[in-house]
Amino acid sequence: MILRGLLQAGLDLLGEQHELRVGGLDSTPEQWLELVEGADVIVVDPTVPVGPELLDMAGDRLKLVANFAVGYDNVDLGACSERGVTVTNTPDVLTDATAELAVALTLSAARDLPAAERSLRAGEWSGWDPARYRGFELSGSTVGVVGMGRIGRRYAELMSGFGVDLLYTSRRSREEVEMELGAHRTGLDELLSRSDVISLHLPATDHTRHTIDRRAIDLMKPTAILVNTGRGGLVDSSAVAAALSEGRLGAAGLDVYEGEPGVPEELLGAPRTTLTPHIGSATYRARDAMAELVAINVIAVLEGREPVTPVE
Ligand code: 8YV
Repeated sequence: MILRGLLQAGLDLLGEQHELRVGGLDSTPEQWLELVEGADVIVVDPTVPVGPELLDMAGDRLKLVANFAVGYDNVDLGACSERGVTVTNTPDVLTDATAELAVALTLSAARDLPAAERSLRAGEWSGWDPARYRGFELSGSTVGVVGMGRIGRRYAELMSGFGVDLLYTSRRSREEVEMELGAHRTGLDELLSRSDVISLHLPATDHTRHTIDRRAIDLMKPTAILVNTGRGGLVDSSAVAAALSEGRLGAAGLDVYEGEPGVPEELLGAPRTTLTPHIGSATYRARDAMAELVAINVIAVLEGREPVTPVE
């Protein structure tokens, strides 16, 4: 069962031999409950919460929940494992795409591209003005990477090309990153207070919820740039919006929000903010590869083999 949608690249691999029920992007939670009945596999994306109710509606045949995303905070892993249901995700294939978007948001926030573009389109550009449209260059700045997983690491690699100093947080020290990129591991508070750019690359868990809150912002430089391509819950958006409005935070580049697809009203009105609609993995290559990986995992489990990318 595909509760919302899967790209053609994945459907092509699944082929004709499986009965597919596809809910469509507009399907509702009530429809999902109907759709999953008797399913062997459920394909979901992060907008579909997978908990006991949905799993029980699927019933005893259910073997796999295949998440069309690397982040799996929408899936209740405990409830799946209690029922003997495997969970898979789509790591690696979206690492470049997501890290590149984080770089794009960093640059956009540093130069406030949205405001410059809005101003040009509004016909307000009246000629060259040395004092206007000024931002910050990245060269020589300190970039703090919060979470040194695959995407954090790729972001660090890309950012090192701008001639920045890199700090990072991670549960364990990452020698190869330190050797190759000259990055230094610090605690979160030190990273927040020393960095000019702070980019979040953490999974969303109870522990990481509102990593960036009022307390964290108070530690940050008033010129700091905050970038979030992880999950909306990592950031207290009211605190971020207030800090931007009051000049206690330099700029923000955000791709993810609490309560998506809603975007917190206060962020929409905040200055020096680049906002994108959760497009981290939205490249042709990454999204096709994600869909293919979903299908490869589904086929493996249906054929009694181990999936390629289980969530463990
Ligand atoms: C997805 C994502 O595109 O993989 C993730 O965790 O957030 C994105 O890559 C999005 O969640 C829809 O599947």
